[in-house]
Amino acid sequence: MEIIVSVVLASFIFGIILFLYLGSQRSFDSSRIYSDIYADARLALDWMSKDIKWATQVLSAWGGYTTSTDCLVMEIPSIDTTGDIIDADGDGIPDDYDHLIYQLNSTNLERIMDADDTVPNKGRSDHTNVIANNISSLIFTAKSSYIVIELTASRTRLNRLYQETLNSVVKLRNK
Ligand SMILES: [Ca+2]
Ligand SMILES: [Ca+2]
Repeated sequence: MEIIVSVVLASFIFGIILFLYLGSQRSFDSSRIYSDIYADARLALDWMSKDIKWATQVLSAWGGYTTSTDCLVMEIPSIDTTGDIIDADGDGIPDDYDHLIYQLNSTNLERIMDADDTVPNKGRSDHTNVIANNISSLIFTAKSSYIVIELTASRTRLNRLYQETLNSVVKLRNK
């Protein structure tokens, strides 16, 4: 009888320990997923903010890309290898402009650089980078002097959807 009680008690205690352990694993997992997707969203927003502050204007279209809720076409002053604006005549007005496009392609945020090929290369080149993955929604609202960005990063794990939405308002250059 004593043995049976001990066994029942032991399995009861074991059950509680297992329950607590699995619970803590799960909450550890979900906080890690949340911090991952928050990092994705934050990184995407930081890149876009930095570039928008540099842009002189938003264009309705360029090179096959059209500004829409999930695509932003910008004009930016051409810079040289040291990061200075190319201004050979020194009048304070950029001599040339490149084009920078942000677009959501499936769940990848792409940053597409189209350097002006008519000015000497100076370290600028056409290229496309994927800035962040797991971006499920991106909404640009372009105003005359600023851009409103609403971005959602999400991930599904064990049939559960985790998502994080960040908002930002970024002013264009000199506005
Ligand atoms: Ca100039
Ligand atoms: Ca080009």
